[in-house]
Amino acid sequence: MHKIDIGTKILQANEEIAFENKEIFRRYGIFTVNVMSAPGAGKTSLLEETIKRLKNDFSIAVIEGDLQTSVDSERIKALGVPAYQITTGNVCHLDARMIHNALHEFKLDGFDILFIENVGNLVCPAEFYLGEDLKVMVYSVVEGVEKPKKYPLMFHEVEVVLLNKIDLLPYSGVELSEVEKNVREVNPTAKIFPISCKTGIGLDEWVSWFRNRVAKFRENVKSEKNLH
Ligand SMILES: Nc1nc2c(ncn2[C@@H]2O[C@H](COP(=O)(O)OP(=O)(O)OP(=O)(O)O)[C@@H](O)[C@H]2O)c(=O)[nH]1
Ligand SMILES: [Mg+2]
Repeated sequence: MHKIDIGTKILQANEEIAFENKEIFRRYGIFTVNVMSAPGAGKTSLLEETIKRLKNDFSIAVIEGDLQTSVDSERIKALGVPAYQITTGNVCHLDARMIHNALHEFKLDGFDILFIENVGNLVCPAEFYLGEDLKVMVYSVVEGVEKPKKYPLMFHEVEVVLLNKIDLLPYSGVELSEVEKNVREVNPTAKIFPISCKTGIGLDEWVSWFRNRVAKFRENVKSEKNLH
């Protein structure tokens, strides 16, 4: 009997659409960032703080993914930045098709950076490539030190881990050094930034790294174009 691995087929189909998305992003020269985390770790707060620091220099758009409500896209719009809300109903992650469909309605003309806030979930979003250039993870340190070991995939997949809510460390009994050590075990090359979206600590360091990352992306796009 021929065995069909449905999970693999779904991921392959997703990947094909993700690469189409990537082509579209390339055509517009837009740098796309997939922001992932468990529910409530601080994704929208990170976007708010990051956007405040970047919006004078870059034209930014945001796609928000949530199971329900447009609360997060309203928070982004309040900063004067266009935001498109995808509500997934009971689907625990964004997939490439959802982004592709959103791009029919949400025009990318003239934008430099597209942030995609994924659905709050520590597992599923890591499996679905959306066509992004950078994967970022927000990890609320007060959730405990063991998360990288228990949920390794997302920690493994990302280029950056933002250790958020460090203002709460004194009340949590969590040692930052232990969190960092556990992240390193799963992803030795990840860039790690301890931050607090509440107090602002660490955010300038993160944003400075991010600006360099955008600059590198632009250099690569330029040299790709020169080759063709
Ligand atoms: N103390 C403290 N609270 C924070 C920090 N960052 C975010 N919060 C709070 O944590 C809660 C969740 O923050 P959000 O930014 O909405 O988190 P999220 O990951 O976007 O949440 P979902 O989209 O629902 O998954 C809010 O009450 C924030 O004010 C931080 O650095 N320190
Ligand atoms: Mg959010």
